[in-house]
Amino acid sequence: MKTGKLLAFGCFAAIGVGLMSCSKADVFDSNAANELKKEQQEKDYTSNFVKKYGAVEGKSWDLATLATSYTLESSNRALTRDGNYNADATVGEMLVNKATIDWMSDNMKAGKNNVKKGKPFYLQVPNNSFTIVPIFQGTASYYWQLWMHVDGLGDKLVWSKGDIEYITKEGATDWKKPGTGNTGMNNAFQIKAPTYTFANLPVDANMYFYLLVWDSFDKFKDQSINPRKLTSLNQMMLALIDCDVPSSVPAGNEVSIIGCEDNAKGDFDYEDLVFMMYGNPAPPIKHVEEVIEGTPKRFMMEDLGEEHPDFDFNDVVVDVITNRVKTQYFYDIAEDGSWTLTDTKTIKNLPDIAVVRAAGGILDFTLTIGNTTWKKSEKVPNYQQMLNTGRDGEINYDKELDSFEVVGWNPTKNNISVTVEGNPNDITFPRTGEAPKVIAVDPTTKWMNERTPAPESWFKD
Ligand SMILES: [Ca+2]
Ligand SMILES: [Ca+2]
Ligand SMILES: [Ca+2]
Repeated sequence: MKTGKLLAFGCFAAIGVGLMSCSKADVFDSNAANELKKEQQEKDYTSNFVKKYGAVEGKSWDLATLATSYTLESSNRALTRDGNYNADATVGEMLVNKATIDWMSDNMKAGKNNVKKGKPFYLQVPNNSFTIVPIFQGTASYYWQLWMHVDGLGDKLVWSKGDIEYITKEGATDWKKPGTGNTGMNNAFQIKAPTYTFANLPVDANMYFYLLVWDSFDKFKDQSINPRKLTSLNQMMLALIDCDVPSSVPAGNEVSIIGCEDNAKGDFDYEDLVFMMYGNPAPPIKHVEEVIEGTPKRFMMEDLGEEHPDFDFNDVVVDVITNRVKTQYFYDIAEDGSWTLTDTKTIKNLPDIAVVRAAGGILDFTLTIGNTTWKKSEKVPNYQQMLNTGRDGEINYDKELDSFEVVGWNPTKNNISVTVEGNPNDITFPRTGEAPKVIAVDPTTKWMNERTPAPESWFKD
């Protein structure tokens, strides 16, 4: 329509200067030329994509698993930046003796279902520094990373599998590394553990831990999409509080031990990885009182009308979350601090929402999700810049450029599209066998830095 109007205006202008060459046929030709240009652009995109990533025939680009996600309702709230916050840890080393290992394995028996020992939890940032000390990794071929979420600050990688050493008997000096594969730390007698000390986090901010889990270290290296996310909000971790203070921990500190389960269909022994947390006081463990479940899909898009796509698939990154349910938990807390769950309340049919995470192009665009539209220039400041793709500082994968409710969303049909200023071709969700300008993944898949092409593993069978 826009093109038609411009052409008509062109005709009057031409009449004005006495050139009578404008006719219906020209308009038709011009439209036809535009169509050809559109078609050519599509063909070029397809051939460039195939050259880089291989054949597209029979391939579908909806790669999301629709795994349930969990968040605290208060999560992601922006912080006022008057504090001098720092999410980086100071890294050190600590020797952990057998007494602590024995305490851990007595209280978190391997192979035993320990689910009754805990409830879903989060923590709060104390008004003092605190330290995380990994003390154990179990035997499994999965590869994992332990992440810490702090409201407003985002997500921080704490510990990756394999980064620990141990010896098996008294007097031995041959430190072993369990590594990133299928070796655990059975018979550990003494552990040389990394320590991660956090200071200057926003006091009283909610925080929680989660694991990202890949099927193997090779899958992780391959940057394979959709690692599983297992959080303390959903009882995939167990917190044991008021533990004995091991001799290696400075006196006066409180110690908690947190065990993690690496498989949602696992044995719930919570000893797949275990870490100690200490501080004076240690970060308080809070029962989850309210959690929001949802089924998210992340859409990553390429080509904002550039002549040569760079396949960084970060030109629009948006999460659309459906099936949202709020669950409230009610507890009775006894004088000794023990607690029993007394009731739960569930609120269903919360509105679907979309969260725009990144915009790695400089052109204005309109995003349509179901019946809802969102225009970049109307909703984000500095819209002519690349946002949250590594050009304006380090990428914050937890950042919301904007979030809004959507209506008419159909997660099966992927009724999402983008119109880019100046580009005749809308970006729509690809049919099977089309070269994709949009792919759907889980939100555990991170988008690329600016101008870094998506890895080939994303587009393998
Ligand atoms: Ca387990
Ligand atoms: Ca791009
Ligand atoms: Ca880009």
